[in-house]
This record gives sequence, structure tokens and C-alpha cells, in this order.
Amino acid sequence: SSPQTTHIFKSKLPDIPLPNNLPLHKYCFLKLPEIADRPCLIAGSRKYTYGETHVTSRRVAAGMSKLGIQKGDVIMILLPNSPEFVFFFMASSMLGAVATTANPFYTAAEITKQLAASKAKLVVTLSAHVHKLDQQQGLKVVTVDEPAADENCMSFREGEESEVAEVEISAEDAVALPFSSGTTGLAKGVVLTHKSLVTGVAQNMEGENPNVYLKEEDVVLCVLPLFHIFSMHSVMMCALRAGSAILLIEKFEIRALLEEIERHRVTVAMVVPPLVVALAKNPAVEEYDLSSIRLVMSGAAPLGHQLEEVLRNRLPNAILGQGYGMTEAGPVLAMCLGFAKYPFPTKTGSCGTVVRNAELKVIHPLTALSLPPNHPGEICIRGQQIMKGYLNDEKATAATIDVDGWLHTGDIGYVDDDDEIFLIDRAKELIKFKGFQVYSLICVFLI
Ligand code: AYL
Repeated sequence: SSPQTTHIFKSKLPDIPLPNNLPLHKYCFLKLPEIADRPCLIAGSRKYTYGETHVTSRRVAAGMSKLGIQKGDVIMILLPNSPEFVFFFMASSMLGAVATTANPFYTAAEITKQLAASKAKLVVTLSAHVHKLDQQQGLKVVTVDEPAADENCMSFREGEESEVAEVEISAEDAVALPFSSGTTGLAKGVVLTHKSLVTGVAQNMEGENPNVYLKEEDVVLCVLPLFHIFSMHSVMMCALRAGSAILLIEKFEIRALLEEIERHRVTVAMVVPPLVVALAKNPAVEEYDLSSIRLVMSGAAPLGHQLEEVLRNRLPNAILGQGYGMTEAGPVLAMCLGFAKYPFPTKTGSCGTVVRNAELKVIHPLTALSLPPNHPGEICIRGQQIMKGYLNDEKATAATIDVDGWLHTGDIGYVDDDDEIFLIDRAKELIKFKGFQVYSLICVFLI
């Protein structure tokens, strides 16, 4: 083919109409009221049905609105995995506000930086973390555990459901603001709109043959932190849309986790490679019945072949596969088609096939020409799911999303003849070159 040919990769699944004019919370609760009595959130001894989760989110929205939170305001959710995370996230969406999420174990300095960059007006956290908050003028701090830590913060009071004002929300409004370092050193706010996230969920969950087939009877493990886009999107939002139950694990401890998986008959596990190591190799695993697990999706980092084989032996009944995502990409670029309702055969080591309603290309990092199958280059993605941009950083945004709408991931990989994507390990890790930080992706092509 001529060098000018653009090689564009698409899903094997047909494009579908996207319901991305809906606000995120409406979309996530689309199955209400049919599933109002089904289990939604399970956290220790606390259980909430879909109806309870929705109504509590509305009361939290009313409570936050009494505290002055309005459309366009940013709130920071500084919580471990808990029902409150879900309530505040959904409540924020209902108000047309934006949730910025952070690791509750961040240092005071890291939190302060994100508070300043995001201009958050309210922080919701646990009393144990309040001391890390630099309470500048106007910052409201609410705790969701009793009692409030000190006089500068208050215990959160839910409002009445009837007090939730209807706000006009446009699909282009921001709803989530996770922070990511992307392809350039410093952490930046990633502006994700209602449209990006609804599109991102729909690409995985909708259609006659959904790419990730979750059922109402599924119990989805939520052990990865919800403050990170992987869990926020592929566990919380996707499971809510499907009407599955979400098992919230506050902190990772292998025996406690195995016990919960066994007790609640977890069927779907979203994991990262270090967790696969624990599930595949920890001797404690032998003492528990994990036979309920039917699907394991690993993402966020490379999963070694051998490791995958060991896990396959441990969980012979489960479909194993990978998802490939990036915060800026809204977040899923590619997903294993073995998870589909009518699955396709897939290969070990592949991190999936590009999601539907999106285009993916692989470009030569120096010439920017698109490459045919089996040629490694930088992966680029285009579609309505990608971020609007980095918060208040036009330069970084322009360096990541080009004028034609392609988001450049900084990842090096190729697409094979079966449309499966293979990433080349650690291509994006920073290396130092003559005192400058240079991406190894450039070097791959220079050496
Ligand atoms: P961020 N294999 C190898 N590397 C990966 C993979 C994978 N399957 N997935 C992500 N990465 C790397 O923003 C890649 O370098 O999001 C990518 O640019 O913290 C970077 O991680 C992005 O890091 C899912 C599945 C979300 C995955 C994700 C992305 C989580 C990481 C939803 O369903």
C-alpha cells in the first residue's frame, strides 16, 4: 500500500447508536425501577439495593446542594472503596458538579496540589484524613464517619430527596476529573464529560452483542480503588449500568479478600497484574472456593504469559482476558472480545480489540504515518469517549489530542491480523537521556 494509506482498525462488533445525550447518573441507573429491589452495593455487613443506592445518592445531592454545591463546582472525593464513594460520585453528577478523586493515602502535599489545581469547593473524606487537608478559605470538609474530626469539618447530613433541584446538564459538561500524569511527567486533571463516560460505558455494555457481557445476577469484585479510572469506570459505572451487584472491598488483604469472594460468590473480577500474582500464586488460594468466578479482566499494566497460564489453571472455569485503557482515553481503548455475550476466540497476551464506535491507528512515531497490521508504532484512538482535554492546560491537550481528534497514547504496540492489540512492554516508561526525560517510545525507533 502507498505510504499515504491510512490504516484504521475497528471493532469486530458493529457500531451502535450511543445514548450519550444522557447525563451519566441517569445512564448508570437506566434500569431503574425494574431492578430497584436487586442488590447494588455490598460492603461488609452493609447492603444497598439499587433503589436505596439511587435514593441515597439523591439525598446526598440535596445535602451537598445545601452546602452550596452547584452546577460546575468541583468536589473532591477522598475516600476508600465504600458505598459513600458511589453516593457522592452519583450525587455530584446529579448536581451537574464535577468529582475529582484522589487516593486517601496521599500525603498532605499531594492532596493540597490537587485541591488547588481542581479548585475543589468541598472535600468528602474520613475523619482520619482531615488533618492532611489545608483548609484554605472557603474549602468545606465533610466526613462520612462519626464523629467529625474537629471544628473545621462537619459530619455530612443528607438532605430530603424532594429538595434535589433539576439541573440542566449538557453532554459536554465535565462530570469527573481524575488526575493522571499521561505522557508528560506531572499529574494533570483529565476532564471527562458526561458524553465521554456514557460513551465509554456504552461501548462496553450496549448492543445485541455487548463487548463485556455482565448480567444482573453477577457479583462484581471492586477491590481496585474507585478513585482510579479503571475501577471507577469498568467496575462502578459498568456494573451499575448492567444492574449487577458490586462487592466493595475497602483494603486489600489476601485472606479477607478470598473469604469475601467465596462468601458472596463473586462472578466477575476486575484486576491488575499484581493481584493476578496474588490469586495465581498465594498458597492461601487453595483453601477457598473460587469456582464462582466466570470472568477475570486484567488491565492497567502488562500481564505476563506465564502468569496468565498459572491463573488459568487455578480458575479453569473462568474466561481470562485483558482490557487496555488510559485515563485520557475515557478510559477503555481495547477490550477482550472473549468477554462478549457471543464471544470471539482471543489470544493470550493480547490486550483486546479496539472498542466499538471508535477508530484506532498505529503510527510511526517519527513520520506519523499510519502503519499496517503487525507493525509496531504509537497507538492512537479517536471517538466520542476520549477526554475533553487536560484541565487548564491547552498546551498539554494539544500535544495529546491532534487537530483531527486523535489521542496519542504514548504506548507502543501493534494490531495483528485478527484485530487483536499487543502492547510492547514498558514502552512508555520514562528514561533519562543526557539529563532530559525522554520517552523510550522515541528511543525504540532511534536505537
Ligand atoms: P492509566 N497492558 C499493558 N499496559 C496497559 C494496559 C494493558 N492491558 N492497560 C493500560 N496499560 C498502560 O491512565 C498503558 O501504558 O490507566 C496506558 O497508557 O493509569 C497506561 O497504562 C494508562 O494508565 C479498563 C482497563 C481502564 C484499563 C484501564 C486503564 C487503567 C490505567 C479501564 O477496563
